Amino acid sequence: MAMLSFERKYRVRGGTLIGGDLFDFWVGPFYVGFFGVTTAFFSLLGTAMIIWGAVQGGTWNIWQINIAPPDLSYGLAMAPLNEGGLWQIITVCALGAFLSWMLREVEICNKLGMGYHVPFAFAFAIFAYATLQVIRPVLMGAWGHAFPYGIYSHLDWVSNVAYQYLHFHYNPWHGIAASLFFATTLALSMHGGLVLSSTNPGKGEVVKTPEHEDTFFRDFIGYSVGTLGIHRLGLLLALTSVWFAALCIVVSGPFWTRGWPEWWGWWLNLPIWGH
Ligand code: 07D
Repeated sequence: MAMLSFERKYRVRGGTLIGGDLFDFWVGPFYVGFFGVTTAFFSLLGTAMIIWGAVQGGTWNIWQINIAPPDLSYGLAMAPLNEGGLWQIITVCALGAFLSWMLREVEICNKLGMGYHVPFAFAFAIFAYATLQVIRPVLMGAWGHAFPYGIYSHLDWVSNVAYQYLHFHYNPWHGIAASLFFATTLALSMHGGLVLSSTNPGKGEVVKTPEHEDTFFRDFIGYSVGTLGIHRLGLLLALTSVWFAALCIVVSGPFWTRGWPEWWGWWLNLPIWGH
């Protein structure tokens, strides 16, 4: 199973966050760990609840299966299982599974002596999910403000929530987030293209080095961020995009209740227009 020269050194005891040696072993290529067990627990329970919710829902059409949060009238209280209670359990399971997965990543980083960049990045995705499903609903006083679990239903939620604020493209943080998401894909595609072009040259040509990659970008845009730098830039773009996405939705409702086009009134109201 070992594929890397350092696996003998890596597959050792220790680096766990909880429980010492308990669960500190591998099953085939997979590290188990305490948080592997909790991930499995929450995922299986959550999936079982989703299937049970689907059974109650009266359709097996994959597009239409829907498990909705409680009605707004329940506020932040617990709801009966078939009136949003299942959604509440599924949400707890989802958060339990995501956080467990992140902590398992931390333990693997410890064993490898690596930095925590991967779990740190995943924390931003979890934060965005928690913003939609917990932070914003709590700030607005009802679980009913969270999105439902269903393919079409969650898309309808996005559309409906957006039109409550007239036009979501005018939400400035949504625009910043979208621009950063696009910038992330641009950077990643150009980086991927550059690496493949230098490691996969034409027939009969030798593989090129990072010197060539730097030179390409110096010729092209006058600057190369470098081989380590491009990965730092990529991570920064990805994390800031998710950060602004979380911001754009948490301000919609708790801090801004009118149409987003109206927000731009501050520009028209600047005292420099002479009227
Ligand atoms: C939330 C995922 C975390 C993942 C985790 C792990 C599973 C599944 C299963 C629980 C953040 C994996 C998960 C295994 C779990 C169970 C059962 C990542 C997350 C933890 N928009 N918009 C965004 C664009 C419009 C609207 C974000 C573009 C319209 C609303 C992003 C356009 C209207 C919301 C974005 C566009 C509108 C958003 C999403 C273009 C509709 C949000 C990415 C080109 C009419 C959401 C935090 C994200 C948001 C969001 C992009 C258009 C409405 C920036 C490019 C004008 C209401 N939009 N949008 O955040 O901010 O990923 O979420 O038009 O709530 Mg938008």
